[in-house]
Amino acid sequence: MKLLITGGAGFIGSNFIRYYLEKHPEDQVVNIDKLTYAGHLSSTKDFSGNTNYKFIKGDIVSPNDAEEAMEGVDIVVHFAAESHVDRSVLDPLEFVKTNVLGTGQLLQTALKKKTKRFHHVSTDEVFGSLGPNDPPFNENTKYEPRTPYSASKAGSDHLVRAYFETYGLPVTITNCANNFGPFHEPEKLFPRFITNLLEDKKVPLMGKGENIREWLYVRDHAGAIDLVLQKGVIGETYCVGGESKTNLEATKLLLKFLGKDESYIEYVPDRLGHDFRYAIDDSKLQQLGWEPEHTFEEWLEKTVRWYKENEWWWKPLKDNTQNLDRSAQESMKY
Ligand code: NAD
Ligand code: TDX
Repeated sequence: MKLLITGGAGFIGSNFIRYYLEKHPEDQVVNIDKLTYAGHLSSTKDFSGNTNYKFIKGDIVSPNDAEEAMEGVDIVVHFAAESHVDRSVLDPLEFVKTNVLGTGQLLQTALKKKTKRFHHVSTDEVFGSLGPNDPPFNENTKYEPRTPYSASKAGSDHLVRAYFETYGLPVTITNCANNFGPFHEPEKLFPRFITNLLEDKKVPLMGKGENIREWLYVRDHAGAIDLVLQKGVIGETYCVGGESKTNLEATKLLLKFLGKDESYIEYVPDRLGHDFRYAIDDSKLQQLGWEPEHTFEEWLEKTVRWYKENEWWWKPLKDNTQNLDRSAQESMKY
């Protein structure tokens, strides 16, 4: 089997390749990545010498790059995207370009090359925002995206389904909860807070910290995708859930693991269009035999340890998080 991974120098893509090369040493993996601000060859360093692995620097929006990358490929697993909600508030059209047009280009190339499977990696954010007592999202939940990021991911999901219905391209989709783990860009909640605390800086908690997310260790997400590749039904979507925490609960755990008190929390003005709560019913995936192997608290502590021990990876990326806060977002308001 030869797999094409798109966005394999990013957080989840690099963790997926690491997992896949270990689990399927007989298969070949090609990684196409544009190396945007979020793509780092340092995240692929430990497996870049594997003889079954090849890297192509390329842009999924480019027909030539997509065609070169998909040469002789059996399965595409599509991670490449603009992925940070705060950036999408500031530069929405970049998200439309990569997430919608880029996915369209890959689908068109997969159709031309008669690729055996196109797996699309998506997010629970396409379903919108839940109130405190609403039932969790599942595969039949109506799409109600509320940010440029989630709207562009929703657009990509619709295109993937359209290529199945219209042309019969063999697709599957996963919509996953928030991931955490090693090689996570320091602009996102956990790595931003962990690295701030390691530098003895305060952590910027939006609003009152009451927003709720489900969290899944990134290797469990990789396992879920692998399972869907093996056992998933063509044309179907699978939701992937995690463990539910308010941002304040999660922040307090990080403070505990790093030996800091609550004076390190700085409450900052809220994100524009901030979704209140995500929650997922993943019983459809469980019916395929899925269960996560990593518990939240234990693996959050191990993730903290990883950041302590791998300053070489995150230190050079820390400046990326500047100017993404509410004051920059305010200037975009109507
Ligand atoms: P990330 O931002 O860490 O990585 C994205 C990667 O895509 C980067 O390596 C970047 O260089 C690459 N890329 C961007 N534009 C490209 C282009 N035009 N051509 C080629 N490569 C390009 O993102 P992530 O957190 O690893 O997320 C990966 C996927 O998983 C995304 O599709 C995201 O929507 C989805 N997802 C993420 C989460 C999460 O918690 N992070 C949860 C559910 C779903
Ligand atoms: O500095 C911060 N302070 C803060 O309070 C940051 C970066 C975030 N937050 C809050 C906002 C959210 O309620 O923490 C929560 C998580 O924020 P992010 O890490 O930006 O993640 P989220 O917006 O939930 O989106 C993530 O999960 C779903 C990924 O970035 C998406 O790519 C994925 O689809």
